[in-house]
Amino acid sequence: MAGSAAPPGQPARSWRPPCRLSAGRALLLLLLLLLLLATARRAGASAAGGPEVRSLRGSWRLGNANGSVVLRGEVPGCVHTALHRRGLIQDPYYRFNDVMYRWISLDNWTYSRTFKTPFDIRKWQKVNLIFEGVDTVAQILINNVTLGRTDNMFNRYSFDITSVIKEVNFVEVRFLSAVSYAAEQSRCHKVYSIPPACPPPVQKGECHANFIRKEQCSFSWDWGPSFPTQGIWKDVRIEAYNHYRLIYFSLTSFFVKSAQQWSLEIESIFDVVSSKPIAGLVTVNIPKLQTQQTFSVRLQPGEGSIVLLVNINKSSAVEAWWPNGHGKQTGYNMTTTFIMEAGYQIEKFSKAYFRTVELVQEPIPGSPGLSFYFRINGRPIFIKGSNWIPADSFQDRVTYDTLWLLLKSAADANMNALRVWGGGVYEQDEFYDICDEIGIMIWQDFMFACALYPTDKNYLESIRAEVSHQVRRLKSHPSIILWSGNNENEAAIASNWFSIPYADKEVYIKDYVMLYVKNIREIVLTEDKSRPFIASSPTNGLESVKEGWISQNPYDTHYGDTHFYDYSNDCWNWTVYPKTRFASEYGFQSWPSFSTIEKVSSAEDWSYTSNFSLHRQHHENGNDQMLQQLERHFKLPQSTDPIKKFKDTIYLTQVMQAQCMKTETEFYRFSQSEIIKGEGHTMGALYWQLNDIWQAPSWASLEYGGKWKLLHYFAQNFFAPLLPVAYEDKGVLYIYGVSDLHVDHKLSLRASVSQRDDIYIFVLQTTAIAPFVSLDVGSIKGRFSDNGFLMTEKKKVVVFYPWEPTSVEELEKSLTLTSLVDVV
Ligand code: BMA
Repeated sequence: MAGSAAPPGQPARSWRPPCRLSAGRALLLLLLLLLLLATARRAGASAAGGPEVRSLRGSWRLGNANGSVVLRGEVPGCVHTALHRRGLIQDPYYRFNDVMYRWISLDNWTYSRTFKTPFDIRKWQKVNLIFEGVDTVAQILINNVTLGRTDNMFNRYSFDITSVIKEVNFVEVRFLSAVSYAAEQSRCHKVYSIPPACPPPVQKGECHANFIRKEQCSFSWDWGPSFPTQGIWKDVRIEAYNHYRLIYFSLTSFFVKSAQQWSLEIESIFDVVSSKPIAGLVTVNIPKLQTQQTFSVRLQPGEGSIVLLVNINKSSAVEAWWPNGHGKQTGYNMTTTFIMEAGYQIEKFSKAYFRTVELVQEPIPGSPGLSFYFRINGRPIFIKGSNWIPADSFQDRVTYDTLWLLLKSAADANMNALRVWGGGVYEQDEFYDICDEIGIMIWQDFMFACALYPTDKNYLESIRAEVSHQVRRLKSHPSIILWSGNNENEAAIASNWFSIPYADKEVYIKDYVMLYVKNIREIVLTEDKSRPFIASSPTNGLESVKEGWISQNPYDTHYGDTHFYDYSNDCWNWTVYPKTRFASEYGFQSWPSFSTIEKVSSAEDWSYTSNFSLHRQHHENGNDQMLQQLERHFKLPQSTDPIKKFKDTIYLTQVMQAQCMKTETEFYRFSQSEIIKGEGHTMGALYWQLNDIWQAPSWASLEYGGKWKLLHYFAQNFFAPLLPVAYEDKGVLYIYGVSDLHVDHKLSLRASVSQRDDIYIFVLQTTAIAPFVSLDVGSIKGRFSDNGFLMTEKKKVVVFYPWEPTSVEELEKSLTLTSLVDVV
């Protein structure tokens, strides 16, 4: 039996709806409050009567199956990092260690420890052993009694240990190799196969990742190594309580159009251990918004939720939360106090954010299909950013500082959004906290990618628990603007990636709808009404729904989002790119800088064709594809010094990647406000990919460790709020001024003049693109070094050659500057 994870979908029991108290009953309320406080005190309730928590973080005993390896292992942590920290293995990222250390993930490891119960057990009605995350398949025992099993690293497991806990306890987590478990699950699925069986050999990975609810890329990816970890990867603790315990607490904001008022929905999920209902009062206070409301509630025995709706005082001006580049990320301090007739008082401090999000899919004049764009706080926003993958193969190495560095780099490059891609993990709370703080919107995938998935009962049950847990954990974050069912699985079926015979297709479509629509979507819609849901990426959105959730062509440019990769055409040629509604993935590879590679290689590896260079390239033919692109525009490095040649090649791959991505991204940005041959209205550019999981060639713009590739510097420019773009089409030069600003932008065309010997230097400055800039000094005789030019740079120096004596003062007085934008 699995542990009692968060109940899927809906509250286990229905709760009597809380009632809001009117102002007229204020005195009654006060009396009631005093009475409740008095009763609660008599019953021994106070902050001191609250739950007792004993953390089990720290050092555990760790051993492999036959006992030949025994060591101390940190919790949270995993076997690989424990072995590395104790010096039993080298850096797993060094050279070929990913394959050398395959044995670690094929073994079955056990974590164990003893602990003393720091409280009198008899005083507590309920004691739980809680794991915030177990990676992945394990049997959990305490004092030799099996509590249950875990099979999903994205779930939270809570085991009732009230009857088994003693003064001194022995807890064990016996892992089974994720690789053997996945293989076994696939063998047991006898009726039909669920592809893909294995990753392509170039990835040197493990098989059947889709049969285990674990980070899918930990079995290898086209940019990452195979490290199918085992470990207790999140917090673990004992919690003892009487009466009740608050398990989840979340806030979502809504703008009620009819009342022109913001409101907050507060959901609290409790476990009530008393046999009788518990009544009480909940007070919500947001001082800065002069909002205070009190509700009377009644908690029924068992697990269930209460939902409170707080209307924000209309006379307070609410500042909304805005994405980076569009305004401030204002949040309001809020206190929620639960005063119950029995038990203790709970005070929750949180931040309330106010923002709305709509995914707009509506007809566009002059274009077949539907739009696909985000409206934030009523304003259409062009989504600029990238795709996020796990920052490390070993999640316990991902610190707050790691996240901050990467996310801040995204914001510094003028990004306003990231997509948390479905082959990784639901990120840690701190990730979303930072995004809230710096205005990075999150497109949140559920963790399914590039595969078909089984839907048998146990598997579905586990996923249902996973989905409700993750939505409850994350829905308070204003940064999250979209839930998305999976990565590329609609496309996988539609384009038949796995060569499924036509006659068998129905089975897989049925599974698809069962998983993403009838389960995941249903749960999301029940748990969170504050943001949109799409079933897949890429998708045709409403058109896919109309076609039974799997469109004929999910890459259709007239609907939804697209993923686009083309390594054979010239990537500097903008005509190869799809004029899509929303580009949610596109990219080109490059090599990370030499300093990054150097840390995990030795001198013999430092050539483009070394075994090491081949080994780190997980995308079939990837190194050659980069050279082929290079050859189109550059002379390939010829140095006779092999290291110089390697470094030159690395540099050129980065130049090439940066220029290709600039061309493609600018194309998407200038396609924003036009429809050409029925295509256009592009409202998003999320390139593949922001960060790296290790030191290897990939599509990333940030190297492992956070160093900016040239692409990231380019991104800072091609995502700038004001972007001048010029491109040529059949002999005509088109010039676009792309703006994300909320107000019309006035150009300021400025010049200063100075004299050097007998020539004059004009320094021109502009705040936006200036086409056909003309300098005129009236009747002063002479000529400029250049004139009538397109000014794409902020600053340009032009020389004036006088034909008769003149002065700076005279030139300044006579100078007029004109460009096309001045013509009215
Ligand atoms: C897309 C992504 C990833 C992959 C990338 C580059 O398909 O969803 O699966 O890493 O392309 O190939």
